[in-house]
Amino acid sequence: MEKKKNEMFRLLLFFFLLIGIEVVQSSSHHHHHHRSHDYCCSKLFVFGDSYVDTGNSRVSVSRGWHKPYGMTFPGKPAGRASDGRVFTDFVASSIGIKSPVPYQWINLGRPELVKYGINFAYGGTGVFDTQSSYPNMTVQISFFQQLIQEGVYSKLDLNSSMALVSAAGNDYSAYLARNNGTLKGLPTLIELVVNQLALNLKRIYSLGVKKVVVNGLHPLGCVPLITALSSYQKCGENENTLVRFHNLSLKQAVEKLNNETNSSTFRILDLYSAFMSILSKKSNTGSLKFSNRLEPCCVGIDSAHACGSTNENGLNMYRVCDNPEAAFFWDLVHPTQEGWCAVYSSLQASLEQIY
Ligand SMILES: *[C@@H]1O[C@H](CO)[C@@H](O)[C@H](O)[C@H]1NC(C)=O
Ligand SMILES: *[C@@H]1O[C@H](CO)[C@@H](O)[C@H](O)[C@H]1NC(C)=O
Ligand SMILES: *[C@@H]1O[C@H](CO)[C@@H](O)[C@H](O)[C@H]1NC(C)=O
Ligand SMILES: *[C@@H]1O[C@H](CO)[C@@H](O)[C@H](O)[C@H]1NC(C)=O
Ligand SMILES: *[C@@H]1O[C@H](CO)[C@@H](O)[C@H](O)[C@H]1NC(C)=O
Ligand SMILES: CC(=O)N[C@H]1CO[C@H](CO)[C@@H](O)[C@@H]1O
Repeated sequence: MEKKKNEMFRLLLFFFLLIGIEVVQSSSHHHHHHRSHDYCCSKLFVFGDSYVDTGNSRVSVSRGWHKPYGMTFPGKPAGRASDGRVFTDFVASSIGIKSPVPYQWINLGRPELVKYGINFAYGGTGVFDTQSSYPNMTVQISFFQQLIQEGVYSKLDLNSSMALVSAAGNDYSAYLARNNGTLKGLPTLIELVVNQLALNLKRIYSLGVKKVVVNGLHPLGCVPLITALSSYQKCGENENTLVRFHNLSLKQAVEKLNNETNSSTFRILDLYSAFMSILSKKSNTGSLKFSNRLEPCCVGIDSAHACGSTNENGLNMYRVCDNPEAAFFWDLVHPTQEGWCAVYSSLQASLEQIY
């Protein structure tokens, strides 16, 4: 019991780790397989947390402002909770557009900045309020709605747009933090989170976006924060049970939305299966590529420090692996660029069905 409790305490640390990083305008246009899409998608609108944030969060005290974040791309800390590109960048690239500009950086005097859509996601946030002071998903969608009301995007623009929505678990870690790791109310919370998420998806659709894609929850029990308990040998079952409930509930909610709108507007991307196909020992696609599957590339020198932290003399209190390309996880909760690339590849077929 004590052990389980400790495990859940680690989970609550997610919140502190789903960080925001200083931004640098990046032209992350690296894949170049431009295709002409008559209908989908000329713009990408992104909502959620650090799994998709490309530079909105700007907390100066955040480790993410510091090296070694961004070391692979763009070569310095740049608003992403990774060594390089995150999921958003790969999705944008696959539809043949530039990664949409972070909301913090829009300038309505320069329409070319918002041509590919906008990224409204803030690291650390949830569908409900977390301990993060950044806008929750409801508020992120309100920012979007306001820009539509101001005429920044036309109905036609929205008609050929896609939304990408990520709720990667901050609501759960915030709950655990508030309740000292007590699991009791979690089943109820999962229902509430999924219901609110479904309302958010519907709202994005009602604003005119015709393709609304939501990430399923990835295996929370397999992130290094949790696997550290077993010296990076095995995934935590409690967390993955939570994920199963969330995903099941989300699947039902999304089916209902499609049913209600007589459409196939709403799609789930199965990040759980994508992560697992890479992390699973049996998979040769995964294990050959990554020598480190459950162990992060960048870690604090001890449990009081995390990737990116320094001491009062400015000395680095973390270690970075020699080859981030060989690691799936970058820090205790976020994949490396190479990790996201593998996740994207595994989801590419389901993404292309959407386009
Ligand atoms: C989101 O944040 C706003 C502003 O702080 C708050 O009024 C609202 O209740 C929050 N929404 C949810 C769903 O938690
Ligand atoms: C939006 O796209 C659909 C499908 O291509 C088309 O039938 C519809 O007329 C378009 N609506 C507008 C307002 O452009
Ligand atoms: C959590 O623990 C703190 C300190 O032990 C206590 O003050 C607080 O009431 C507890 N909160 C809950 C929700 O149990
Ligand atoms: C979808 O709608 C049909 C009726 O239009 C209903 O019979 C069915 O149960 C609905 N399915 C879901 C998942 O809501
Ligand atoms: C969906 O289709 C059914 C039957 O074709 C129709 O009665 C219903 O009004 C449609 N609902 C929406 C939201 O378009
Ligand atoms: C749609 C989705 O993401 N489903 C996943 C939810 O999580 C379970 C594991 O508990 C996976 O098996 C599903 O594929």
